[in-house]
Amino acid sequence: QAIGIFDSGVGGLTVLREIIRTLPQEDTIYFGDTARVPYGTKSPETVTRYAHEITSFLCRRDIKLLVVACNTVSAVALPGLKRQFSLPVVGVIEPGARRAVEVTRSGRVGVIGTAGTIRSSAYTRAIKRLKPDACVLTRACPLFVPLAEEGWTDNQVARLTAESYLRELKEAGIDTLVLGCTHYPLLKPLIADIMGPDVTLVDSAEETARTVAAILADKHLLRPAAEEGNHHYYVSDIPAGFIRVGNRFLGGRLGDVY
Ligand code: DGN
Repeated sequence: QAIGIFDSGVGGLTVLREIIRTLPQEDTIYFGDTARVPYGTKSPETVTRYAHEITSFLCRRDIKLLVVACNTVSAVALPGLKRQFSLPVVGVIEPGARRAVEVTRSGRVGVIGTAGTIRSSAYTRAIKRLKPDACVLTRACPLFVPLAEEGWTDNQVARLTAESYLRELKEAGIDTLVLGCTHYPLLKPLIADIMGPDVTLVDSAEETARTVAAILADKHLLRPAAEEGNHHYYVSDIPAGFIRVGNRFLGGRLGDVY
């Protein structure tokens, strides 16, 4: 049985990359909803409907655990998916929030994500559930998504955009910043440079991979470490764009895309 993972498009490959790095022996099936991306600007009702359709599709492919790699879906649809489907379902928000609470010293935590993720307040709620006295400051950074897909992660346009989005968070004196969107790990060096050495960046993708490993170990569902996993990809639009951008997001070569 494989690990199922889905995202609104190509971004979830940053989460898949961390899962493969942490659990190289596992088979994975990735679904990118490239025909309907972006989700970040859509209503919770629409995003929830898409999430249920994709989860049904992946469950027909016999998966043992589902990773909701998209922050926007995790923010609005996770409780419904957990109720409706009987397999373990892991989102990216809880792991990112948990890590932020672990690393913050001052309790002043920043969160950046799509408009949908920020509007949902899902990160704020998850952080405050773990640390009620935390002060959570949020900022939607929608232009980071096209910048990352275009490969513009360290030119003048990216820098000016990031400086403008991050100025308030920097001035507010946060000591921890959660990268609450699948695309933001590609902009990590730039964001780290702008925020400076006193701010710790939390990558939700890395934390999610650790959570997946812990759940599979707990349920005795891990494959033997000696084996090497196979990786399959499904997209809802034609694969060309996904393959072109995807290799960069995955940090390696994509396998078969259907
Ligand atoms: N995958 C989305 C997220 O993590 O929120 C970003 C892409 C999008 O749908 N806008």
